[in-house]
Amino acid sequence: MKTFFHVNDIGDLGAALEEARQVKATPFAWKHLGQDKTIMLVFFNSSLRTRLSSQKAALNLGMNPIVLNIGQDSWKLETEMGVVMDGDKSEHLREAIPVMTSYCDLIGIRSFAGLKDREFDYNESVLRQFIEYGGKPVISLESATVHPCQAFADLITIEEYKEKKRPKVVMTWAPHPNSLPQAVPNSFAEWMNAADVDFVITHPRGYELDPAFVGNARVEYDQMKALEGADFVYAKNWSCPGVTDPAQYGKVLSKDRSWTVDERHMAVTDNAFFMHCLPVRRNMIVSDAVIDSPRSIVIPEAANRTVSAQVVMKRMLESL
Ligand code: AN0
Ligand code: CP
Repeated sequence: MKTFFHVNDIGDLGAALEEARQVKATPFAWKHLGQDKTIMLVFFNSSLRTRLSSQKAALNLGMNPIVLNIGQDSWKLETEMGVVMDGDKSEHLREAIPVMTSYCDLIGIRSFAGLKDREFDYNESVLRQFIEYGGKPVISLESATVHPCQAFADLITIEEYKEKKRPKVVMTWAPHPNSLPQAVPNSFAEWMNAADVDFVITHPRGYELDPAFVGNARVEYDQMKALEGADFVYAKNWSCPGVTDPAQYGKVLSKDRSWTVDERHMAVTDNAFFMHCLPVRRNMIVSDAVIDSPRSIVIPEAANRTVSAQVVMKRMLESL
């Protein structure tokens, strides 16, 4: 595997889930694979889970992780081509990428959407430069449009907790004070469409996700109706994807707290499990009562981030 951005990169999902099960059962069984290998984990944005689970996954495989926080530990980097660099950016990605990849075997990148220029974000302009100028396998640790390590961990979690062969999974938008990327809902939709689940997306009008990610998923604008009979409720905020009105891209269109997932919402489900990728804002996205309930699986979901990252790194090491 040379890149990990989309569900197709992992191939057959049944095989990937079986591999995840094995990795979780015996995490140190492939320690030889990473011997004398280095992974560079480059963060343009904050992270708790991704930075820790990626390092743990690398260590489980016997690999050396190096973490770099751009702009804090390093120079600030320019990401756009053709600009006169007379601002606060001291170095361009064009030089920084081949330098970084000369020190490692695999590279993981966290680079959120800027949420200003839809075309720049949806072209994955930063990630593309890492592929073009880096020459090493690249993992998206949440880039402009996707968060595949999260979606894979979410699928592993659903597989572990499901009580029906084909569960109903509902992804619901929920309010947040800030403008957040669409990477998490995009990837979750992409992975759920590929999995054997009954998948429904619900959000206020104007929050339509990019059709490339929505695929054949059912979209239901009535949140309560969407949640009826759900087995898993996956909450997430995202900003306006700018599909119906490009001028609204990245904007917060609603802070309607009637969309905050609370006991009233969970009551219409089939005793659903509650999921969220974290970090989560309590009583904005989800009420205390729901996230603290026995049906909340946000912590095992986060724990599975090590498993998803380890399967991806293992596959990459095997194909070096
Ligand atoms: C980020 C997002 O919504 O993309 C990271 C989630 C994993 N969340 C925040 O910035 C709060
Ligand atoms: N879910 C997730 O990616 O969390 P972090 O932003 O803390 O890495």
